[in-house]
Amino acid sequence: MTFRVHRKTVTESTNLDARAGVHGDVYVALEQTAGRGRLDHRWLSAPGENLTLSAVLDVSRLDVAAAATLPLAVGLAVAAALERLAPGLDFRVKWPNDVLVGWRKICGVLCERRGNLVIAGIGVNVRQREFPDEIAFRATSLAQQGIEVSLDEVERALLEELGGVYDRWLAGGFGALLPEFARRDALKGVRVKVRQRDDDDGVEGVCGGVAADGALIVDGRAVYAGEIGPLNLDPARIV
Ligand code: BT5
Repeated sequence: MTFRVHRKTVTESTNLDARAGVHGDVYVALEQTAGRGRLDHRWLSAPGENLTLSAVLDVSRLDVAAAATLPLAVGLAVAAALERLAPGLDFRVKWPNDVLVGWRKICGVLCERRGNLVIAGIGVNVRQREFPDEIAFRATSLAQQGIEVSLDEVERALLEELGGVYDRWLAGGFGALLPEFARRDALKGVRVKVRQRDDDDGVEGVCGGVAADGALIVDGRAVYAGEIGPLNLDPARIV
């Protein structure tokens, strides 16, 4: 598939801009004044230094549950694109919506469904070297990893990979992407705690990977939504 790119210097959130779009539209901004993550989280990105974009994708050919696996597919596309630009680095996808390098977050994905469309918001840290204190311990960028590339290069690689991954995902569902996901799975074999809400006990156990329906497998149980708590076996692996 091909994308039509719409550019702004400053916007509130490219996910909001994308509400005006149809399948194949992509909204890019150099600066977001209210960049968002899931729930009430904020996406913090220094103006002009990182890629922040939202792609509008038609998901009407898949049922609601199957369409919910799109963030995992988008994460794979990001990891593949970044690997093209930085072949020496090991990019991992962390269920449900992050891309990590060295256990630090280099990309976050926020997918929002609107009827037959999903707005796939993607933030990739490219040239930012210093992050605010609240995320400095767990964020990284290509520049921090020693890779100097332009935002244009990242955008081009990302949209190429996103188009290819989307086509495969549409044709075969997330199951078609499972082998690739398994190769890039950050959590497989890691002890995790997944919470639905801040105040629940959560599900704790060793992650066995992700199933074809997008569920995270924790000690053999399927978990469909939640936050991964900082409870990995290795304290250095707090993400
Ligand atoms: C996400 O949410 O990771 C989804 C982020 C999506 C951002 C894109 S940018 C283009 C589009 N327009 C938007 O307004 N949003 C999308 P979540 O899993 O809830 O993670 C958010 C958390 O990541 C925050 O609470 C911080 O702890 C951390 N964080 C914020 N900014 C970050 C950054 N630049 N790098 C790494 N981590 C960050």
